[in-house]
Amino acid sequence: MAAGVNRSESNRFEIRDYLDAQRKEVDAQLDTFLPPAETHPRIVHEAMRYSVFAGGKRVRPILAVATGEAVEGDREIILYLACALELIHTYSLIHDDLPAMDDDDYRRGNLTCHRKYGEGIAILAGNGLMTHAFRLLTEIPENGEMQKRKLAVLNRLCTAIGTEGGVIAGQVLDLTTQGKEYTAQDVEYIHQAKTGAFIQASVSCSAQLSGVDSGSLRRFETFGARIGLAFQIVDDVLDLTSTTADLGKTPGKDLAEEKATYPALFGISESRRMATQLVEEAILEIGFLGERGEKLAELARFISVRRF
Ligand code: GRG
Repeated sequence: MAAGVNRSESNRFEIRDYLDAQRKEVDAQLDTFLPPAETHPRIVHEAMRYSVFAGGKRVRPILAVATGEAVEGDREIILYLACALELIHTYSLIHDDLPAMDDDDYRRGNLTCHRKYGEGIAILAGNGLMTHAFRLLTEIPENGEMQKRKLAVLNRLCTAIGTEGGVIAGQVLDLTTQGKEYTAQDVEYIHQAKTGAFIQASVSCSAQLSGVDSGSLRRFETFGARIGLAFQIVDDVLDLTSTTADLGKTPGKDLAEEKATYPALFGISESRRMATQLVEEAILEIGFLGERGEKLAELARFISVRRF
């Protein structure tokens, strides 16, 4: 066990129960934050809600909540961020599934947004979710330092999903390296950008909104970067080893489409080992939190052992 993260058998923290409870709270909050389905024009609001509530582990919002808990942040405020993260994530999934990108028929165990509502509405539902997410962030109640923190978080989040090392950069390379030669550095960059940067920001934006000092923020950034990369490595492994029922989407597509992945370069067991090592390094980074970091550490472990 990592330094500073103590557990006794009697009060052993159950990650499954924690994930379930947080997911329910995040979902209830998403329901109140999203426009009702019948809001005019109905079809786009229906499509936004269809994709958001199709399922999903809610890893990014739960990481934000757990980070907030670890530093005694304001839960009401963190829930704004948590919901904004899930809306942005769902938007990225809708666009990722489009025929022009990964061309998938199933996501979260249901038809993809464009297969259900058509491409035009799916694009607009994705745009709508992202726009709503940023609106939500601007609506975080302000007191004292919060206005400054909000601006810093907006900037951090835009960087994480942008074209310079963020999600869009990763997705561009994910598309353009398909079927081409690539190196270990290429695949690390793609994974860090496409998936890692946003997971990293889910942790660090929560810490920033909670007003942590710059030294702690750096540690959260490192923790987030490690688990973010591990998350995508495990995602690659699951694409090869899991079933449609567990994944909620079609497995085996990375191989068929000659995508740049860790298992393609290093094999499945070495990729798993690398993900586990990254998670252990991440947990060491938050050792300074002591027992308050226990939930975050368990979430990190969940990322390396997850089966879905
Ligand atoms: C600017 C955010 C943004 C997007 C535009 C389309 C696009 C550019 C990027 C796609 C990025 C993408 C879909 C990366 C894959 C990330 C990933 C591992 C998704 C699966 O996440 P899970 O397992 O899914 O958390 P659930 O369904 O559980 O939420």
